[in-house]
Amino acid sequence: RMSAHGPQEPPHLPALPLIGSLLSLRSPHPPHVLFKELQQKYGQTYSLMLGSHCVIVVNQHTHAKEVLLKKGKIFAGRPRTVTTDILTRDGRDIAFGDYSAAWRFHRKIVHGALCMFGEGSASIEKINSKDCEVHAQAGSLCSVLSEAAAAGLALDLSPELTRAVTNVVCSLCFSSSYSRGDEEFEDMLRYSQGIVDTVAKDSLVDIFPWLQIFPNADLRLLKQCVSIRDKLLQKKYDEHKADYSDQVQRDLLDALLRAKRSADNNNTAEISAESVGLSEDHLLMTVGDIFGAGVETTTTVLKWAIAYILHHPQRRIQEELDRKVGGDRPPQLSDRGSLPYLEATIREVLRIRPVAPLLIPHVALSDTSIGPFTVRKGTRVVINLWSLHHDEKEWKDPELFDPARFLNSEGTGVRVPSSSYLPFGGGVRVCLGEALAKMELFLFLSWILQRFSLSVPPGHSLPSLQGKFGVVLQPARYKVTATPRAGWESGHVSI
Ligand code: HEM
Ligand code: PLO
Repeated sequence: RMSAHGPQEPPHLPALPLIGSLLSLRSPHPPHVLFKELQQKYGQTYSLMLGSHCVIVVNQHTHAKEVLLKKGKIFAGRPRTVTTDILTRDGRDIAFGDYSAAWRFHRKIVHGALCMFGEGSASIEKINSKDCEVHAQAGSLCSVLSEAAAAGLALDLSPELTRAVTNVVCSLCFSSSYSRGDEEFEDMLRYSQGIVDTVAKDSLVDIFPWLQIFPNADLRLLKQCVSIRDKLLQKKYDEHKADYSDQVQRDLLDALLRAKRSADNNNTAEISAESVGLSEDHLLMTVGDIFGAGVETTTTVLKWAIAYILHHPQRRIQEELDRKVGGDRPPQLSDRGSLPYLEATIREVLRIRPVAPLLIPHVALSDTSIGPFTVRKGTRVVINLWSLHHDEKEWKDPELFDPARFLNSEGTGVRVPSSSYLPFGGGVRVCLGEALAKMELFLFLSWILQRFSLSVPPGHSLPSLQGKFGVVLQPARYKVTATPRAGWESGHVSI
């Protein structure tokens, strides 16, 4: 089997019976860091057994691109796990659902709905566009910062950023939004954190499904949080169904309802709503995905960006804003091309602290290969984005935060200096929210930094840059002081 020329098995970690526990219990490091280190011993691509599952770990961009792009369809499967099955009603969603007709259909509907609101749309700077919703939320965020500044308060930005980002996806999914102190919003903050803390976290539960029969505190918390989320989704769904009209499409939920209605009307034919993935469960889970991904990812990146901005001079971003936008109007999407340093900063944040350091695991749908290695159908493939983004051969001083690496030599535009950079994944499973996320990151950060200088509150230390691994890589809590910049002392919000 192991020949010098023919197909080879990838190097294999010793198959200790409980090697799975190595990940969460035996190592002081989070899995993405441990997987990067194991390269020293086993090479860039190696395999290991997690319980009864064979997992291949890819730490290098050529193999990563073979999996995601060149053989994207072959590796488009997703594993079923105990926790994601609870979250998604057995994979009836997009992100954790296996490759299927239903998955393809839902991606298409979401993509269409996002295009209506996103970049490249003709309505982009017009009154009713969802871009306008981002402006409204950025304005509201800035007023909160002004109030805190006037009161001399140090602020944990996390709930404020979450509310701003939540309202953007809320508008997109449901045409609704939350004001400060809204009880439903407070519920949402709590259940979402509960889900992030438990989904896919304790790999033991996911590797050994039989552990489910033992009462497990995490599993109980997850089920509780999911049931609160489901009630909220159901409520939105019922409301939309009640005043649905074929004439107008207000949001993503309307787009899904329209597809469901036309499938239901065709029910005489052999295609049923369940078989094309348009059951109520599918609709709810798709909206749940977009809502969850829309909130947790963008908020996390904003928190990382501000943490890094506190560690490094923000003068250069602000000089650029002063020069290109000035102080008479807020930044808008069309300024993006003329603010390369801000753009480079966002790219560097996405490199140094990728939201999903291991992406979501992929599964080989047929016998295939990665580089010289044979891969059998059903093998799980983990792309270690952390390794790609911290590869010493591709990035000089990878742990150094340096936005300038994403600038061209004149500093007048952005570039991607290495192909070992995939913050949104790639291929058929590429992130669906890339354009929306980039738009929000740009607008929120430019609005804040145009008006305020951010600093560490007196008596506090700089925010930790150590991530907490989970379904997203989160920064630790920290507080900031916002000081209005010259001309913005009164806290006025010009339109
Ligand atoms: C999947 C990154 C924001 C929706 C993914 C994946 C990554 C990613 C790495 C996994 C790709 C793979 O498994 O190969 C990010 C980052 C974001 C972001 C860095 C923010 C900066 C968003 C937003 C939305 C979204 C705002 C929704 C509006 C999704 C969905 C998937 C996904 C639905 C699953 C796609 C599938 O499995 O077919 N994202 N994401 N993401 N993302 Fe994002
Ligand atoms: C976040 C908590 C929500 O309550 C549920 C949810 C749905 C979709 C998930 C998201 C969570 C975390 C980030 C994920 C997203 C799908 C794609 C995205 C995993 C669990 C990424 C970054 O891959």
